[in-house]
Amino acid sequence: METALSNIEVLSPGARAVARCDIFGKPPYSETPAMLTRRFLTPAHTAAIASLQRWMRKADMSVTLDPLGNLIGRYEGSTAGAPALVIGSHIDTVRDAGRYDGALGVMLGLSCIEQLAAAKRRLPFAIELVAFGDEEGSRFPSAMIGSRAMAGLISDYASIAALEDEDGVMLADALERFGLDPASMSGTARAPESVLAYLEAHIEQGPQLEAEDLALGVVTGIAAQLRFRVSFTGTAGHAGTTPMGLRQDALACAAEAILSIEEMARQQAVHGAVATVGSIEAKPGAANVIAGETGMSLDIRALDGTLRDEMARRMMSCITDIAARRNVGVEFEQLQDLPPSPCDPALSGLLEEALGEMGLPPFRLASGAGHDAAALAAIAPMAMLFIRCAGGISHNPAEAVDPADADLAVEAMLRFIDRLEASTA
Ligand code: HGY
Ligand code: MN
Ligand code: MN
Repeated sequence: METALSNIEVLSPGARAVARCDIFGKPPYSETPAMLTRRFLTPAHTAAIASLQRWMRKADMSVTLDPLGNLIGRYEGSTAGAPALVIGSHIDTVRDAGRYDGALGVMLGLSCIEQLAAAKRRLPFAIELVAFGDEEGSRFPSAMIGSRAMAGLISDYASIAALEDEDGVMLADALERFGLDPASMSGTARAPESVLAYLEAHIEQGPQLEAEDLALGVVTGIAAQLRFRVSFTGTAGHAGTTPMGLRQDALACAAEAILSIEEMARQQAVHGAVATVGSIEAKPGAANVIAGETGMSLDIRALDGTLRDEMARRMMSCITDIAARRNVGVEFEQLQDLPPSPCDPALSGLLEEALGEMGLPPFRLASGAGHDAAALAAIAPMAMLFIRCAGGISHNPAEAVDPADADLAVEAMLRFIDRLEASTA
């Protein structure tokens, strides 16, 4: 695979980042050839780390793998040990993913540091490139484990270690197979004073930049998220002999709940609120058996934390009423609670100035998608740069990025670094 990479050195920095994402779209960087899936602590994650650390070392970075599998490349500043501008994003993916969600931010950061190394330029701060191993939560039922741990936001590592994937593999065992020691997970936390600022470049995963015919946008903040697992318990029964009025159908109950959730979110859409049931499973799952149990995900987001909480309260109350009326039990398990994360105004201002120098308008937009930046905001000022993606499509193999837009992103990031240097003088 490495030989296929050799010719990308001649590409422009942005095109090189896109090409690396394309190469990461197939085995060994994907778990299957049929579709791109690269989950946390899988062999595909190992392969991605192996190539990334080769590229990092070639760009004069020292490389470490932290206790939770985050890969960190450090480009030293003019004085060794200085606090770092951290540029990061995630290299895990959802199932049947696009090639650019997460990976593009890592590859754009790599291109920036390659440019600095080629010019033998050192800054008064270090630059660290971080490839977070778990942002999507696509293997274990918790997301952003790497960045939340780095930001010191995880206190109960025992429950993290005990998380199980769909095959019953515990996270602790997966870490050991990956060559890491579960007992040292808490060592992932960074001293806040070691991080000067955090910058994440990411595809927009929405339609606004394309609608404005803009390549880049400056993120104002990241939406608040709540994620639940909702379990319904009815009674399995014979599909042919159980009268409709005597059923405790856990799947029909979930179906009514899902449509109610959708309607309640539609009513709040004007405030930028959304709610999604993305996965559901019914047991025993047979055509001639009334479902006795169903489990489904519930993802609730809003730019305003209070609205998010009110939406969650109302949805849970409505779902409880539906279940009671159908004589079906219901349980809610909260899996994730991410508060709204505003971007740092001063850092975002530097990004806007960088765009201004390039003759680009400082288009601002909020992020409905979650990002590792939301976690790092707990220990450092953070800013995000959005890159246009075709049709706003994401979490879908049709995800696409124009290399020319990626070139503009590298230029904006390098100009941001110039302005950060000037601001620290
Ligand atoms: O769910 C999200 O917003 C992100 O893609 N993990
Ligand atoms: Mn994603
Ligand atoms: Mn992402």
